[in-house]
Order: sequence, then structure tokens, then C-alpha cells
Amino acid sequence: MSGYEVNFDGLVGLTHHYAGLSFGNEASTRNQREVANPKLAAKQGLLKMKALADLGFKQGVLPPHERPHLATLRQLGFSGNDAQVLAQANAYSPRLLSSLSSASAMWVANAATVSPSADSADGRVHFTVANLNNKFHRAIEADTTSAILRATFNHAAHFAHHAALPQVASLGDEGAANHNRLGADYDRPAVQVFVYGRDGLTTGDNEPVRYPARQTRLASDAVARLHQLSPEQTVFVQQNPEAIDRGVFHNDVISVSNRQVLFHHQQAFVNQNAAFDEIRRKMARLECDFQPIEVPQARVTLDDAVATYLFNSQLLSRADGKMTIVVPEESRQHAAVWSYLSDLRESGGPIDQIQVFDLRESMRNGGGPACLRLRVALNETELAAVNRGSLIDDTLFHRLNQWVDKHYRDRMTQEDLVDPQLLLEVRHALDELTQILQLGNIYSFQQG
Ligand code: SUG
Repeated sequence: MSGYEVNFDGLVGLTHHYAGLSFGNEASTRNQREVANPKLAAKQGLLKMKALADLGFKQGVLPPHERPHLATLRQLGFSGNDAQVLAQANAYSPRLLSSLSSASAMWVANAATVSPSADSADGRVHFTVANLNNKFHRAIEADTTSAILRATFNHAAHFAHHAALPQVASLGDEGAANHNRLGADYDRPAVQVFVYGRDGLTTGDNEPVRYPARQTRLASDAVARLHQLSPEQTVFVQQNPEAIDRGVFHNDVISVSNRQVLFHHQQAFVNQNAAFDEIRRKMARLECDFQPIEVPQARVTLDDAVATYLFNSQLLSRADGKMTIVVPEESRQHAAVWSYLSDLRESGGPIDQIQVFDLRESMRNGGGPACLRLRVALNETELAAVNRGSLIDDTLFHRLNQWVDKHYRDRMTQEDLVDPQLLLEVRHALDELTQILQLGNIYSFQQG
């Protein structure tokens, strides 16, 4: 094994709450208006980062966004001082204020699509910020995400940054959550698999009918072009529309890759066999065997997959060449899924360890272990060019924990968002965080 997969996790923001904003994401709808605990949410995320760093995996962190998002509220015509803007927006529509206060930027698997330098013609790591066009509360993430990624990967010789695709439905792009990479090593050429839910140009017959397909083929094609990927190293696969209609709103809820392995559900893709033949053929050109691990419907149903987030797992390569699977507590609590995982561990295959994390606060909005991380495959030189303050070690973990203790509330509902004091708390905390992470002034409130 050579090169590194560095997982950058999103730190949960101070306004984390349950707003029911994501139609098609069943947990989000089910838990609308429940009381959230931002402090606990942030600490659960930090514990995952720390535990994986302690196990020897490279781990980074990406900061939350400013919420409520005053700039968008002003763009919508609310005016006066900040407190007045909040009061007007709340009087107009508490749901609108809630939408512009979501901490959804924590799910950084949707921040961008990332292509490692080994695959791109110009030998740089490419990032395209996701436009997240399908949901208003997420579409407003793009500008800040762009500033954060540019500050974290701030070296033009190594890192190429692309703006989000135009904000139209036909170019809907949800980032790395719909992207897998299959190959021998992180710093050697591999095959990139782009998964889309609908075409974007034409209305096909084979589209979901109940829930939206967020990612379009048109967007995936554009990202592959921007990242200078060769057609011989890319595969475009449609996600099974039935799975989307059952609540699989991103591909990372039904499949996950690492190196040569694709861990996936039997009903994940359209024309699954043909897609796998293409992946196998393209990997063979790179002298790598494809190793799909298919979970049959008879053992884990689509509904079980959505309820437990079995596939929203992280597959991490250890120094001994074997893999650890990182799953949420909900997978352990489910008899059929846990029995499957236990058999997988004993099967003699590449995945022989299971790590379980309690991420309940994020899970209740439909975000599991894999949603919370952005994978960035880097070689040694590129790793050295990453902003030092963004990589988790003991010292940073303790500082971030203290920072959370100092600034976060342990209870958050929609009613709290109108409080101008909350906005001040958020800005004060984020200002301090940019210093801890040494990111410079990335927020618009720091520029004024
Ligand atoms: O976009 N939930 C997010 C969850 C994203 C999960 N990410 C991946 N699968 N990679 C979404 O649906 C819910 C917010 C609310 O309802 O309060 C939300 O945005």
C-alpha cells in the first residue's frame, strides 16, 4: 500500500437541529422538530476522528459554516441590524429561518468531489465544490465550502480548485457521496466510478417516482472533465431508482469503496453486472483485480440498509493490508445486519475488523460515518502541503473538545434560532476556531 487516504471530517456546527428539510431522506423527515444537542453531536464526531487517528489513520477536520446565514437572509430582502433581520425572517417563516440555519455542512461527503493526482492529467489533486442544488439549505453551502477547501489545500502546484457547477437542477451535484474510486493504491492510477440518479438532459423512464434523484449524469460528466480524467479510467453508473424511492438519497447509503473493494447492496445499481464488467475491465488495464462484496437482499433488505446505514460505513486499510469497517451503532443494534457483519468479519475476506461509533445526533438527520468525512487521497508531498492546523492529533483533539465545551449549547430547537445571542455565539466561536485551525479569515462575517 502506498499513498494515504486522509479522511477530513466535518465538525458539527453550533446550530445543529432537526428541521425536516431533506425530502427523500427519511431520518430527516421522521425526526423533524425533535430536540437536538449540538454539543453532544460535535463531541460524537470528534470522538470518531480521535479514535481513528489513534488507530494510525490520517485524519483531518473541516470547520462548520456560519449559521443562521445572514448574507442569504439579506439577499432575500430582510433588512436592518442582524437582530432585526432574524426577527423579520422568523415572523415571515420560521421554516425559512430554520433552513438558513441548518448545520448540514457537517456532512462533508457532500462538500466536493475529489480526484487524486495519480488520476488527473495535470498531476494535481482536483476538487469541485458540490452545488447541492436539490435542497435550498444545502445549496447555500458552496461559497463557504470553497473558501474552506482553498484554505485547507492551499498550494496551487498540488491542488486545483473548481467552483461549484451552475445552480440549476439539471446540473445537480452532491459531491463525493456519489463517487467511488477503485484501484490498488491511493497514489497510483485508479478507476473512478461516478454514480448518478438521473440524466439531467432528458427525462428517462427509469427514474425514481417518489423521491428526488439529486445527482445528474450531466453534472458527473462535467466533474470528470474538470478533473482531467481519462475515459479509460472513468465509469458512470446509474443508481437503482427503486433504492432512491426507498430512501437511498446518496450512493454512499448503498455502497462504499476502498482500494480494490466495492462493498455494496445487491440492488444498488441499474444493470449492475454490466457496470461491474466495465469496472473490472478498466481496472485490469491498471493491473488491479476488482473485488466486489455484494450483500444479498435475502440477508439485508433495502429498508434495513437505510435504517442501519450499513453501507454508510468507512472501509479503512490498515498497515497489515486488511481493512476495518467503521459502522454506526444502529448497525450493531439490528440483528440481521449485525449477523451479516459478524459473518463478513469471519469470512476470510479483506474486511476483518469492525469499529462501531455512536453518531446518533447526526444519524437522526440521515448522516452516518461516511457522510461525515471527505476522502482525500494524497501522496507524501501533497500531505506535507496540507494546512498543518487541519490535521488531528492529541493536542488538536483536546483543544477542539474544550472549544466545543466553551461555546456549544446542549439543546437546540427551531425556536432558538431567532435569538440574536446565538448568532453572536456562533461568530465568536468560529472566529476562535479559524485561529485554532490556522485557516485565516474564511467567513464573510470576518471580512466586513
Ligand atoms: O443532505 N441531511 C443531509 C444528510 C446528508 C448525508 N450525506 C451523505 N449521505 N453523504 C441531506 O439530506 C437534514 C437536515 C434537516 O432536516 O434538519 C439534512 O440536510
